[in-house]
Amino acid sequence: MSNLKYNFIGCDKPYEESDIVIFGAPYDGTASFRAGSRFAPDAVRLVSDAIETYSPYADVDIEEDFNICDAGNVEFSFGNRELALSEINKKAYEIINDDKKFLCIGGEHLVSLPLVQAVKEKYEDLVIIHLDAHADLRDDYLGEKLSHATVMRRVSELVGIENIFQFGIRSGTRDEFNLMRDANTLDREISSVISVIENKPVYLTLDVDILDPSIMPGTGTPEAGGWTFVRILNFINSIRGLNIVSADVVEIAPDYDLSGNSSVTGAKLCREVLALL
Ligand SMILES: [Mn+2]
Repeated sequence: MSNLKYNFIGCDKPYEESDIVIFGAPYDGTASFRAGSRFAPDAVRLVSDAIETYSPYADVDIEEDFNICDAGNVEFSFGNRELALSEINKKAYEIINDDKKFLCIGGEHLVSLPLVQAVKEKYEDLVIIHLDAHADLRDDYLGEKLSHATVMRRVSELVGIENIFQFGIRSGTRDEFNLMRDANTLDREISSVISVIENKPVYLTLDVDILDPSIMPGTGTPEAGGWTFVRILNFINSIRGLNIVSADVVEIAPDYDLSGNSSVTGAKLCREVLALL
């Protein structure tokens, strides 16, 4: 793990005393359009000072009410995808096996695969809530099986597609949309989803491009027609009672937003996800 220049606001407990661990997985090696999410973990930490540790939506103060450790970033060589994914998996596995939860800041969406693999080892009946603009259900992308465009397909092979619940998707191929319709994964009524999964461990994967590019321009594959921030807050509020065992926030690419707002918005999303854990 890399040395930490700044921790995420309020996440300053030692690892041994922590219940939740935040860490960065700055991998963006398969980004198909604009790379740059490797810079997200540190950019988000740096600006997190601009937000409060208290969430008025959850009535939770992540510093006072939780014991959160910021463990820094997983280090790996960029030229070797398998090695990078295996280092990310190792970190997640270690945290889960120490009976802690994690929030991982990507990185691109492919990092969710080694994260889910680690969590699934411990929680056999794991279900996935997937927030994204993109289906990410291609079987391959230009012949490549391991890509940010195929990540949910690979995840579905781990957990079963019937255990994936997708929201906000507005981009994909006809095959991907047919698959989502056939498996009934997309935009189901949240109350009916909750009744199905309320007794199961849940992993939340949040691709920030679910938000409209007007409020989240700092992302690798922006897709117009997205959610507002209030809508995602309402969604997060609606799943607050679930047993969310770990989560990731991926695809923030800070340098495409010269205003810096995307990093601040990303930090606020991370706080709200921490408050869910
Ligand atoms: Mn996406």
